[in-house]
Order: sequence, then C-alpha cells, then structure tokens
Amino acid sequence: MVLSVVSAPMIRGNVSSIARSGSSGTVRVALISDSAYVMPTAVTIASLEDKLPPLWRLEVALVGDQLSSDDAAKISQTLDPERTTVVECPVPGDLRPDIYPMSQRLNKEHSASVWLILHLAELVPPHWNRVLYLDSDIVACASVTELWLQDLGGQAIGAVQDGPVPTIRSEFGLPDWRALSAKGNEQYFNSGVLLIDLERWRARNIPQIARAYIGAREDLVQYDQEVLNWAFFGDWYALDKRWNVTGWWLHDENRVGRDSDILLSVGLFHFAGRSKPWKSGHKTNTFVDEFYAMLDKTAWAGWRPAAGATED
Ligand SMILES: [Mn+2]
Repeated sequence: MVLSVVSAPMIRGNVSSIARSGSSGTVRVALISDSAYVMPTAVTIASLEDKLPPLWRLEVALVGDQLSSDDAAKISQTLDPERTTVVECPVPGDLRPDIYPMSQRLNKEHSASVWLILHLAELVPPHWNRVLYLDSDIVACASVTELWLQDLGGQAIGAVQDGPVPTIRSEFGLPDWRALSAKGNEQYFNSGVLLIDLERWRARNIPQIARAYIGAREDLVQYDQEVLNWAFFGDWYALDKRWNVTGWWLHDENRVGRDSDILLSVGLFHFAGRSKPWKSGHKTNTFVDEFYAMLDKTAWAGWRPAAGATED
C-alpha cells in the first residue's frame, strides 16, 4: 500500500504493554473522510486531543478517497504536534469503493466512501494491531483511553448496541438473519464506533464476506453497518453504551431503566441521522454546543452554517 507520512509516527509498543502501564500510551484512531467531511473530521480529532490525559498521545490514520494533502494539512494545522500525529492513508486504485454494485444506489446522505470501512484493515498502517474506528460525525466528550484499553474478550471488534435497531430481527436489522443459525434476538450494533482487533479482523477476510453479502441482496437498508453486522455476527463485544451515544438517546422515552442516566456519562456523542450540527437548521443541545466549542479549536474556528437555510 502507498503510505505517505505527514510526520513520523512514534510506535510505543502493543496494547498489552500500554494496558500494563495505564497512565501513558498511544491511542490509535482511524477516520474515513472525503472532501465533504473534512471539517467535521477535524472536529472529531480536535475533540479527541482536547480530552486526552497528560502523557497520552494520539495517532490518527486519515483514510481518504479524494482527500487532498491540503485538507490533511488543514486538519493538522491546529493540533499539538507533541501529542497528535496524523498519518495520511490514501486509497489504492483497486480498493476504490465504486467496485461495489450498491454504490449507485446510495442515498444522498452517503458517498461511496461508506464502503471503505470494509477495507479498513488494509488501509491503516500495517504494523497496527488495534485501532479505534470513528465516524466523522462524532465529538469526544471524555477521554477515550479507558475505551482504548478495553479487553474485547477474544472477539474481533467492540461496538455498541444500536438504539433504534436493537436486535438483528428488528425492523431495519438483518433481513436474512435466519440464514445465520441465530435466534433473532441477538444484538445489532451501530458501526459508528468500532474498537478493532486488527489481527482478528484480517483473519476473517471481511472484503470477501462483504462482497458475497452485497452481491446477494437487492437492497441494503443500513449500508456498511448492515454488512458489518452480517460479517461479524457472533464475533463482537458489546461495549458500554457511553461510547456511542446517538441523538436517539436525546428522546426522553428512550432513556429508561439502566439507561436512564446515559446522558450524564457520555464518552463519545455520535450525530447519527440527518440532523448534523454543521448543517443549517440543526437541532440545538449540549452536544451541538460541544461540537462548536471543539470546532473553534480547529482551522475552521468561528465557522457557522448560514442562517435561514433549511436542513439539507
Ligand atoms: Mn455516523
């Protein structure tokens, strides 16, 4: 793979050596961005750095199809080079997402970049053995070091159960769940936050499983998320829900029982769905406020969506 390094990454041992020390280490994060998502990607990274404890560092693999080096430079511009290293990971031609037959059928909220997640293990630096994948519509509200050190119990990935689609047999879950020799009530995860054991991921040949699944379906209701739930069925660890709190949880009726206090301990807030804070007409809440506080730490400081325009 082609790998251009913005500044040389420091390699500080594997996860187990980090786990033994605990008080210092390096969190490795992967984000997939394109020209339409450069600014929110910068906000995600700035928020991660902002919440990082002293003595911890951040290495960011910036995976981009049609992402210019100017874009990467602008993202890095306001980061602390002592703490955060951004590694550009261009997409080789044979991994272009338009190889997927579904690419022409994506709705307007998606670009063909959604398929790149299926190739993540081939796109991040090859010596990495663990990575925290984050969607670019996420703002860190707390340090992610605790998440980074999470034991995955031998599973390939860690993820958070989805709110609106809690099980594989839920509406918008896995239409073919019966083919999995499953009961149907197994959890379905949101793919916006994935803590990945890259060796286990690489051993599973995810692109092949994904292509077979996509080729067999007329339609995908949840795109990459649906494919990942299919590919990793029975091989994922359920992370604490505070690591992927979506806007679904802002509705009072959804915060019941043991989840009633979830908004008090948000680690990562995910602007899943159509209301994005960088779009005109977005909703207002404490997490949108946090998004703009972090945006003001980037090269886009002071930017706000044009007033008066409607959403989309
Ligand atoms: Mn998302």
